Amino acid sequence: MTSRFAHPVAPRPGPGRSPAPRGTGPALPDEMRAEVIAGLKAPQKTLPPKLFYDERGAALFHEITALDEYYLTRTELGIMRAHAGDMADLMGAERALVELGSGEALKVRLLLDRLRRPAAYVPVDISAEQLQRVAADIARTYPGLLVVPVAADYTAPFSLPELPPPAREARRVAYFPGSTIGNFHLSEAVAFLRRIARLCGPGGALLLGADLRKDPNVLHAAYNDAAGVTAAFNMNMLVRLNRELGTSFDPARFRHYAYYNPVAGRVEMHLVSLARQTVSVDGECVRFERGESVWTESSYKYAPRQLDALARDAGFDVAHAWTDPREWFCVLYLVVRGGDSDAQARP
Ligand code: AVJ
Repeated sequence: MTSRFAHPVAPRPGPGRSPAPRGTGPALPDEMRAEVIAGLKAPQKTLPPKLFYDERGAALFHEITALDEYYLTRTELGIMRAHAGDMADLMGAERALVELGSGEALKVRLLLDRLRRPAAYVPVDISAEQLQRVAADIARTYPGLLVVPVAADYTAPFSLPELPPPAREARRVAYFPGSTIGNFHLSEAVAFLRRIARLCGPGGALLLGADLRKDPNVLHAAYNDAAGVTAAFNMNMLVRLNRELGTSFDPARFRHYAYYNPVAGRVEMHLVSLARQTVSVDGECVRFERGESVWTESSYKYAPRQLDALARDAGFDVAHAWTDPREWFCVLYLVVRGGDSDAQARP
C-alpha cells in the first residue's frame, strides 16, 4: 500500500503581510496581529490562547501533559484506551476524520487503530511545523490512509480542502479532544459547535473531550504546577510577541497567575504586571498599572448536564458519553441532529 500524504494547506498570505519585526523569525500572521493589538488596548487586556502554541509553546504544553498535577491528558487517554473500540463502532466505516487542534495527535491514534476503513485523516492545527511533522508520522504509521493536514486557525471560519474521491463523499466525523472547548466562553462554544455541525454536515458527528467540575484544589494544582512549567507556558506568550510583533514586554515584570473561579466554573490564567509600566505595541504605548492583568486563557469546567445542553443548543444529539472512574473528564459522541446517520434510526 502506498502512503498518500498531502502537504499542508498554508493560510493564504494576505496582501499586506508584514515583514518580521527586527528581521528575526516569522512575523505574527496578519489575522492574529489585529486581534492581539485590539486585545491589549481593551480595558480588560486579553490575549487569545491560540497564541500559546509557537514551537516553544507546543513543547511546553507537551511538558505540561506529563506533569503529575495535570490530570487532563492522562485521564482522557485512559478513557480513549478503554472505549476507542466502542467509539469507532459508533462512528461506522469509511469516515473522514477531521481533528481540530491535532497537536501531537496522540489520542487520535487510539481511534485510528480501531476505525474501519477510514477514508481520510484531516488534522487541523495552528502550529504549522508540528502539524507537518505529525502528519508525516501518521502517514508512515498508517500506510494507505489519506492524510490531509490543514494549517489553519480553527477558531476562525475555515473550509476543508476538497478531498479526492472516494473520501470526498465520506461522512465527516470531527474530533475535538483535550478539553479545548473549555477555552471558549459559553456563547462562543455554542457558536463554535454549530460551525462544526455545519462543517460535518448531514450524517456527520463530533467526538468531543471536555473537562468536568471537581475539587477546586485539584484544578488549582493543575494550573499551578510545582515545577513552574505552566508559568513558563503562560509567560512564553510575551516572549513570542516580542519576537513576532516587536513588542517590548519585560517578562521579569509579569507574573503567572491562575485560579479556579467556582462561580463561573472556569480556571482563569492571567499575566499580572508587577509594576506600573509602559509597553510598546505596534508603535503605540500600552500602559499597565501595577497589578493589572492580561487575561490569557479561560478553561471552563463543565457539569455533565451543561455539556448535554451545550451539545443540544449547537444542533447535536448526544449519542453516548464516556467518563473515567473518578468522573473527572468526559468524552461525548454527538451526532448532527436531523442528519440521517445510519447509526441513528430516524423516528
Ligand atoms: C489545551 C486548552 C486544554 O486549558 O487545560 C494547560 C491548555 N493551559 N495549562 C487547558 C493549558 C494551561 C489546556 N488546553
